[in-house]
Amino acid sequence: MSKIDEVKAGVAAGKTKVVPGLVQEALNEGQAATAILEAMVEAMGVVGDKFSSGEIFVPEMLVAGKAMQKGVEVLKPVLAGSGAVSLGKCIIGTVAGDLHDIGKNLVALMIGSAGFDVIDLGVDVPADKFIETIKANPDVKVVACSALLTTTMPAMKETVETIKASGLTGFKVLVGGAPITPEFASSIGADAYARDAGGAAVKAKELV
Ligand code: B1M
Repeated sequence: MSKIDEVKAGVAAGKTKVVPGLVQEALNEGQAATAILEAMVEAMGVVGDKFSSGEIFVPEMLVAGKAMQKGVEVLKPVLAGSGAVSLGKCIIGTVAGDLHDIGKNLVALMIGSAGFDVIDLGVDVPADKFIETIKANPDVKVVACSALLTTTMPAMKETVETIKASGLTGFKVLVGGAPITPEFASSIGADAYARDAGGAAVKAKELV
């Protein structure tokens, strides 16, 4: 089994203690950080499929998520850029009712690497919290909302609509997450949509 396959298997099995070492070994072998990250994302896909088919349950999904987060910690210094240029502030959060943060954290990492100062509000962020943070940071350039559940798409709609109706200006709203489509993004009034973390960084730069 290749080192990358070992990382993938370790994440899927939720081996939180073993994964960081495997990721480091894969890096030492000369594997690209992006390829290792891709393998971990694929592992989460396997975990999601097993959850859907009833083969595993929430605790296994949770521990796999933790294993991925531990692996990402090792990749962070390699994935993160110099951050020498400042493009302004970006407020990011996962919308109300949604506890998924692995993808949001990757988006925050890539947007930060692109040169933004990231204010991460975490998960389960109500629309009011976004508004409060925008008011406290009137120079914010991008507000980024993530949602991972079809059931929290209405919360994303409410968040974007509340931000747009607030009359606050000077920034753009970027949305994304597995169930979000470009059509949904434009239907709720978002300024931009990105499919993945790399795309979110590119889009955020285009928006300023
Ligand atoms: Co959850 N979960 N989960 N889960 N979970 C999914 C999302 C699911 C698809 C699994 C499945 O059934 N196959 C399913 C959603 C189904 C649906 O809505 N149609 C699901 C479910 C049902 C649930 C619960 C309801 C389960 C339950 O309790 N019965 C529950 C909900 C809890 C809640 O939020 N209220 C739940 C809970 C959890 C855990 C807490 C156990 C854990 C999360 C741990 C954590 O995040 N810290 C978890 C996990 C790990 C998953 C899966 C397995 C993996 C998610 C992940 O991290 N993927 C997931 C299955 C899957 O994804 N295939 C699943 C890797 C990550 C890098 O990808 O997050 O998609 P992703 O992020 C990508 C893009 O989406 C995009 O870029 C990222 C990186 O490239 N992106 C953006 C994300 N945000 C963006 C923002 C942008 C732009 C791009 O701009 C701002």
